Amino acid sequence: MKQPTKDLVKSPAWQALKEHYEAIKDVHMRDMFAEDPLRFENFSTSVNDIVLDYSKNRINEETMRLLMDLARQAKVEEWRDLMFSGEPINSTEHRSVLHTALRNRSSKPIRVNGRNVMPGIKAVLAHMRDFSEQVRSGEWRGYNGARIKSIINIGIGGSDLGPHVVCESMKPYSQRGLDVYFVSNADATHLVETLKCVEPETSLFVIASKTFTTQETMLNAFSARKWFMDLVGNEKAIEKHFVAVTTNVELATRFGINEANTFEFWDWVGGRYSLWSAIGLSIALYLGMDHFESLLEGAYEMDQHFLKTPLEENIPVIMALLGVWYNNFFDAQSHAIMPYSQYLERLPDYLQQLDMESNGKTIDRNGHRVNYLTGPIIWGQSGTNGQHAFFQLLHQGTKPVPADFLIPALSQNPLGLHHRVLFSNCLAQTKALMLGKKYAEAVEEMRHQGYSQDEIEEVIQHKVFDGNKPTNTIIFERLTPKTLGSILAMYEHKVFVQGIIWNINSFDQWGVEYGKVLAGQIQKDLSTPGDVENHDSSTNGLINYRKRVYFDELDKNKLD
Ligand code: G6Q
Repeated sequence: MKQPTKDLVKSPAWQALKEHYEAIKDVHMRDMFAEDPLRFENFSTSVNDIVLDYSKNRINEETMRLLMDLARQAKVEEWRDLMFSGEPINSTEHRSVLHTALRNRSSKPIRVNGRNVMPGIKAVLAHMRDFSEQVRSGEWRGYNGARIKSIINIGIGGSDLGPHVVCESMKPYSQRGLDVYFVSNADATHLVETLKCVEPETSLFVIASKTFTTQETMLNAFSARKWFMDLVGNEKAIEKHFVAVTTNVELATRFGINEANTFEFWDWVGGRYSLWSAIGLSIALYLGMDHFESLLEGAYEMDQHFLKTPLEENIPVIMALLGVWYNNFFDAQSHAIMPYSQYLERLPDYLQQLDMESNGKTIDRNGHRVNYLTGPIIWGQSGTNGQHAFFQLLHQGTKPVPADFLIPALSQNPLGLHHRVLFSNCLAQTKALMLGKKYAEAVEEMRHQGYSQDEIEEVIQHKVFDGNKPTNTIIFERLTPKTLGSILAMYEHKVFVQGIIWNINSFDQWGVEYGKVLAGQIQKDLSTPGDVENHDSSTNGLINYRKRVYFDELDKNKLD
């Protein structure tokens, strides 16, 4: 399905928003709050225990109505239904986009090319349950009869970030005594430092790669295998300590992994959307399959909310439209993610890939270069740490940075005053960003503190805050596997809706593929003697410098 309008910026819904922007751009949120005592009630919505308060945004009812018109003009609901029903909406790779099928808890069949994919999904889930229970119960033993104590996930990008954020966030649900490590970087340091913490006889390596060809993952997998063989010296032992998660069973078998210990998934699962598939095996091992299924349940509930709730109350739709509002009408270049939860420390990293790899595109679905901004730069850090680092720029910098603040109402670690302090800081920041501080207020404050008129005049301009900085607050009862599943799915759908509005394919990643190919070529050039001349002068210069200075070492360590 092509977009109904050829030129998005000239479309009626876009033009109406542009006009509306001119009318609202100088209105301050503090006045909006003063005029409407029910602003929180009017601009907040919920699903289960997750509440989205979007009242601290530069919007009024008219803004939301016009944004909804934009969503309808882009046919968001129709595209959503196409995705859920297995249509090949990933047009450049001719693939369905069915991460939602992986968490389909209903008995509804979902078809790809006429074939119901649900039996295959259920079979893999059963396999994951069986295997993870064996490992966790101690029934699965290493080659010398020792119990598994360390899970090492070797993968990168989508085969790392999803399981990693979930394992970190769900620590309170883990079984202590079974540790999980994530190795992704081609830098040997990542693997070497991890291997210093584990013993071969109690380690289980999960080689997670959709393609089983990704350079970094294969490099780490082969180096881990060599480490294991050097210490154990028994080829047969490998099958007890290495399992694979991949769509490429043949290559996994060639690596030496028993087919029975290979967990399958499918090409209609995008890498960055794959934590719900067997790529979640490390999650199941670390947290147990029941918790993994709760995560799926939470995501399914968000899917149902996204599918069935009118756009006006639909959390991912609202978040997506607010993002478009700032990205395209206020020219905001970035969007910040501030989880006020130490467990969610890795959420910004995960969302960076989800959003930037999905919507960092310049060519639209019709093959034309866009003439509007697409995906924002996603960044952030957990609160309260960020407050002591980059929040200064949010409060008084020159760049608009809309932000999401996420916070649980109840802590997993209710220790003394900690959670109250955390919670009050979160609210204080969104309040300060919204309100700002007027000149007169700053003067009054300084007078109250006993400063003289001269002292006040000297610094007063620095103590004024414009405010009017937009934030969403996402509050949920407690960070459980189910809630986390819902939050991650919420962001997936937000990114989807934005991709539809910007008329881009959120499900390919040609930039990633390009980098993979070039790295392969340069690696070859590094391992042959003599200068190279086949690149640009910068790349030639750097390759030749590296070879002249260190060729012996490179040669010695080169891959077979
Ligand atoms: C995700 C991307 C990318 C991918 C990695 C790992 O959507 O495609 O991050 O997940 O490059 O790929 P493999 O799983 O094939 O090793």
